[in-house]
Amino acid sequence: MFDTSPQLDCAGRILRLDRARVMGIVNVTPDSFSDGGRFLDPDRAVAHALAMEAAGATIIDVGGESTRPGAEMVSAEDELDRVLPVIEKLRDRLKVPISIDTRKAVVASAALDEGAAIVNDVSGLTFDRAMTSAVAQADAALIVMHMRGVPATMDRLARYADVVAEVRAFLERQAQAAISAGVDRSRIILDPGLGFAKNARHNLALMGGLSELCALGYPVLVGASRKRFVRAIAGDGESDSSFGTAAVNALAIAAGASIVRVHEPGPAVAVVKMAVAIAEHIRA
Ligand code: PMM
Repeated sequence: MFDTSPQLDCAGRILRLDRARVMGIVNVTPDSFSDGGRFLDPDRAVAHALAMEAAGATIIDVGGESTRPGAEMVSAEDELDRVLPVIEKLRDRLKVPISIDTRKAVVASAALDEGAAIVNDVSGLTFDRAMTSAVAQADAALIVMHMRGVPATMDRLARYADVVAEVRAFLERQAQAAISAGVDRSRIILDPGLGFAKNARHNLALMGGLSELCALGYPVLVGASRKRFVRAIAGDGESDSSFGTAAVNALAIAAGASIVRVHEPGPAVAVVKMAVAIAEHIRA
């Protein structure tokens, strides 16, 4: 019998999306928002990735460029020096697919050659014109995230008449552009980009309109983990931001999100299990 449940073919690795999944974050950077400097050493990054897989993460997202507000750009060489040793060491040790969090096609291509299977482009294909062909050539999956400007300028660009409609139109347009450039429709994931050129009110509006983004028919990823709006609303302490993140993730899954991106898969996996059980019951 054919398996008709939703799944993502990531360069030959199958990621089942019949229920929501957890993406674990490995920031190989000196300056990322909440974990900058912790995983610059490749061995520490690798150990962290393996621990996240053991805790239930089903994608490991490796990034070598901080995208926190105000961050300056990193050269492709520096980014590659950070991420390639980690991907190389993880390739044969992880069972779950690796995604490469980058805006640069050369970094994406090298990471895909090294064993990554998903490209997570936080610029939503606006930064590097060569990105779609890099993804298409490798039959990789592609995460298209909404943002405006670049991390150094994005806070100034947080102005919308209707943030949900504008983000939705952008994501739909960029997904179509990727398909026209040869990326298979079944390999595309959309992400509203919480915190990227958005203030707290915009992020809340996007959460409220998440089912409209899901209605576009692509799997939707939500990344709220420890972001400014979570800490501003739930509190700045470590457990405040963890529980605040958990609340966002549960509501995202209830609205139809397929993947939540987190720093701590352990608690997130429990949240996902609970939220999925309720969401399945509601939809049955
Ligand atoms: N957020 C960050 C980095 N990469 N990728 C996607 N797809 N979605 C996100 O929300 C996202 C991302 C910034 O957070 P971090 O610096 O804590 O990783």
